[in-house]
Amino acid sequence: MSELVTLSKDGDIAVITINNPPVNALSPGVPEGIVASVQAAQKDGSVKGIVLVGGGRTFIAGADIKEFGKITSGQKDRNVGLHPVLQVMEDCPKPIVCAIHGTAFGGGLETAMACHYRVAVASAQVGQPECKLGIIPGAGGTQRLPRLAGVAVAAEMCAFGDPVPAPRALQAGIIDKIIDGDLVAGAVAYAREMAASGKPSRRARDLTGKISDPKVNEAALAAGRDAVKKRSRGLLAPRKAIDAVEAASRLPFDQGIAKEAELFKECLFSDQSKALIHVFFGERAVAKIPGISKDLPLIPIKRAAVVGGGTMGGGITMNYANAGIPVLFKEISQEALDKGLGIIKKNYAATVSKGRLTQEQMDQRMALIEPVLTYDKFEEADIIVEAVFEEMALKKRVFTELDKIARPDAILASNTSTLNIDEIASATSRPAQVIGHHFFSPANVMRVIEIVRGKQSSPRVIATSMALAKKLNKVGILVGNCRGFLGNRMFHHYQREAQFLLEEGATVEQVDAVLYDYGMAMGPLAVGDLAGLDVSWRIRKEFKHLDPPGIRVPLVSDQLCELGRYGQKTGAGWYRYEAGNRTPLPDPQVQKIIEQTAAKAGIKRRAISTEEILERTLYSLVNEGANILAEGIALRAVDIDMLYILGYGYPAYRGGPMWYADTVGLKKVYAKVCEFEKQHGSLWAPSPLLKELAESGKTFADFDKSKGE
Ligand code: T1G
Repeated sequence: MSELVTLSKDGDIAVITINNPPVNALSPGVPEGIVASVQAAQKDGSVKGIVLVGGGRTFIAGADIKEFGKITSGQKDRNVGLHPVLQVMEDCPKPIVCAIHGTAFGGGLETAMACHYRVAVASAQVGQPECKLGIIPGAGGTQRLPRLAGVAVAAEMCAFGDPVPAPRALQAGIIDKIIDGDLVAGAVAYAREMAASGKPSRRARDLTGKISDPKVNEAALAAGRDAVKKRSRGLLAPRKAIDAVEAASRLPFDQGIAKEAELFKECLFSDQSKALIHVFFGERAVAKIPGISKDLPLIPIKRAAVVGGGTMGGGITMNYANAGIPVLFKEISQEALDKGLGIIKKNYAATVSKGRLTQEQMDQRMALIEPVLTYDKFEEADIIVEAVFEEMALKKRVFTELDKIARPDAILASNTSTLNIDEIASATSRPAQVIGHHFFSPANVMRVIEIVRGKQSSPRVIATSMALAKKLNKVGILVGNCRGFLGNRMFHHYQREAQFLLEEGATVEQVDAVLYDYGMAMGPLAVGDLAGLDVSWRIRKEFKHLDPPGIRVPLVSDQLCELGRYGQKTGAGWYRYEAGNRTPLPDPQVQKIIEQTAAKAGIKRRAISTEEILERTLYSLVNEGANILAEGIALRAVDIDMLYILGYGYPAYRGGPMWYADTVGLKKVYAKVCEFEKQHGSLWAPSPLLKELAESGKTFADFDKSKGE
């Protein structure tokens, strides 16, 4: 046995323990160690039964995702994978009991299902999250799961990949017993009981009861395909997962395995899978901040305070309550406070009504929120988040007040979405404690926070902010201080191109449909209506003096605002909306305004192709992203990708704007940007970094590697 897998004995029961921290992935050496241990236990006459358990904090969390890149890049041939290992286990004449704690995910659950029995602690979870990596279970999961739990459960688990808590797994037939107390002792006792029963070991592959009714199977598969259509737009793997589960319901086991292998390979070599694996590691990579040691002592965040009880302040407050952190919630009047608290209560009640929160949990979280009208208790706060109106003078006033009452080591964070964090910090005597925590709306839902470092933000405040994001179940992305920081600075270019395309001949619906079909959650104009056209209108007016003279600016959105057409909130913006309905409806009045504006500006309208809409909008993100990288506003290209996927509805299966550009080829992107510069002027001045990478045949991924990330 290798040190990755050890074999010990508890009386007449062999215990095989996997030790491959941090998550016991099935890295090279682990499957081999399991086989060697099972064979040794099988040969040992004194052994009556076997337990397989994970050392450390979890059972096997899956195949080693790092190995896939080696297979798809041809460095490693895709051998038959785990099947020989699972075959040895399943054919072992002595009962093998899998003992599950933590997460038995992917290959972990597949290994568990090749054992004859499965026991788990109540807090354990099982799952087949492969579809989140753009693949499907590749080691029999789509064939054994239907036999243990039926087609409906298997289709849901393999197509959507959500974790299943142990009690539900017990109900479904995936596990056999919940162990209270010591897991290994419980599993050993269960193995002994199974051995003493004298019954032949039960192999999941032999079970037929739950897949024997074709009508039930057909209905479950049809429901699964419907759900995939609704929830997995544009994704390949969920559809293929259901095809594999269907094979389990129609074919003998070995033929089903062969079908699964064929579908697995198709997904593994897809662009979507490469992009989604990039996103999996990207979400973890962005937490690594060069120059800031992960052992830096953090500021303990035990109590928080939020200033400003509007939509953002309320959502931010909920994030702290959701993380179990008591939080003061301040407004300037009882009426505003009641209104803000009402929004929070309504949000929680909606989650309870959807069954995603119990009433008791809602009450517990509400009890952590203390509404206040003064700063009286603010000296207890370890962090104070300002979420007042987006206006510099007001923010500076608030920070001056906070500077007087907050504890010296308290973090003072602003939720500003575009304003200069250094200028805000200058309103205090402690700029080292000031930082931006830019939440995305709705703050209690969106999983990303732009952590905006000021010139003087201390490493400890930065490190604490990054760790706090994870505590709030968010992804913190560290960005530099500039107009619009990372996300909105790029988004300004994307929105600008979308609106120029309208003036040049495209319709509102056409631009939005092209980006929606590309995979964006919403088209750029529908997004404007959702966020409120007045928000960007106010920012444009605040920064107008900074616009270089003579530069082309969009001509229509200001007119819509002057007409009071702010978007959904006023029932009309780029689209019109029926009362109480958020469905965007084309509005001929807007089309007329666009045509009149173009005529007045001497813009000759023309038919605009889908390709041009995609290139003008998506490459404007890439070009500005490259500028942001070169200026160090973003640490890595993957940080930009993660922010766009988590904060702007960019499709994860495209990998993010920079990853997508790599898949197109930077030479091609750069050539297009140069063409657009010729046609549309200096707004399209190619980023020097894009030029450099394109001309040297490099990618943004190479850029990240060169930064040692
Ligand atoms: N392979 C390689 N590395 C992994 C890994 C994996 N499966 N899972 C986690 N890591 C790394 C992760 O990158 C991080 O590294 C560290 O472990 C801690 O992870 C054959 C083909 C288990 C719920 O998709 O969901 O099996 O940043 O920060 O928050 O059919 O990790 O420290 O350098 O996420 O406690 C299917 C993926 C694979 C599970 C733990 N399995 N992992 O969360 O820790 S495909 C998955 C997770 C497969 C089979 C198919 C989570 C977790 P670093 P972490 P965590």
